[in-house]
Amino acid sequence: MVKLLSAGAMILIFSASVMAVEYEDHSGMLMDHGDGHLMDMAGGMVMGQNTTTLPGGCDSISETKEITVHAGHKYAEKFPGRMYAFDTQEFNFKPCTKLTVHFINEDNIRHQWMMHGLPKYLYPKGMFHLEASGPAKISGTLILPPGDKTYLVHCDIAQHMEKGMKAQLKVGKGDGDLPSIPGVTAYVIPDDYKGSFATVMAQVSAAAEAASVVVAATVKPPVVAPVKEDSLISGVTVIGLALGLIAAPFLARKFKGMSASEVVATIFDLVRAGIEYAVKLVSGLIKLIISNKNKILPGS
Ligand SMILES: [Cu+2]
Repeated sequence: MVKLLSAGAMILIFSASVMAVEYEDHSGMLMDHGDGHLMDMAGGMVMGQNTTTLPGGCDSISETKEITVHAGHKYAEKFPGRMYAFDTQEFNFKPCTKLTVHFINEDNIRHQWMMHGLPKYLYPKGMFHLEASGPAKISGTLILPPGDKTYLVHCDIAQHMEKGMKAQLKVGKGDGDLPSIPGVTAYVIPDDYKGSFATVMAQVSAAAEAASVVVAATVKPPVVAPVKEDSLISGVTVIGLALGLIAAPFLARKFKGMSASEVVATIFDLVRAGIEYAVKLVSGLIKLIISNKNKILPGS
């Protein structure tokens, strides 16, 4: 009975720890690096923090506002085809508002609340930016500029905005709407659900066939082309060119984003690997010949 009870208690304790999502509160953990840039060791970041300096054109702070924004996968569920979202897609404030944003990331990945288009003399790169890795709460304050303007707010992690984590913040009346704000404005590239599975698969296989024809066409000519021995372009050159042509797309992908020295290093690495392979092949061949000789010798 005691065993049963203790087992029950253990299950309760473990299930509770699995069920409860712990939110790390970054207030008080952040280190001030100056220029409104705050960071901590747990992946929390605030950029463009400004609690005191009035933007040009503001005589005083018009209002002091505080908002809480949640971010996560579950907020995208109501937007078909989207993956991530904020719980609010549109914000509206008076010019010269002192705004504190409490940003709560509810996913086990990194999200940001990043505002663009702010005056660069006051906000580095024109940005105000809150960021948290994993479930966490992080807060920051800025003073909004004067005038009617619509600001982009998004998560800048690759593809998170395209997948729905996008909003707009209107100061005053704003100056129009931004595209592809989930539930607010039309998508620039609307999702296409017209094709059935069969038609889509037919298109895919047709595209694959076309691609294989292209590949065959690029490989064929050097093999078929008659080559004169005495011409400047020798057979070896043609084979080299053909190999280069075939390898070019692969190499281009490999070298993308590399510096010149990295490209040279990679080429040397490839050549070295090639020589190693050739040496192995030749030594294998020699071994084979020797072993054959050994077999023949005793008999002869
Ligand atoms: Cu994100």
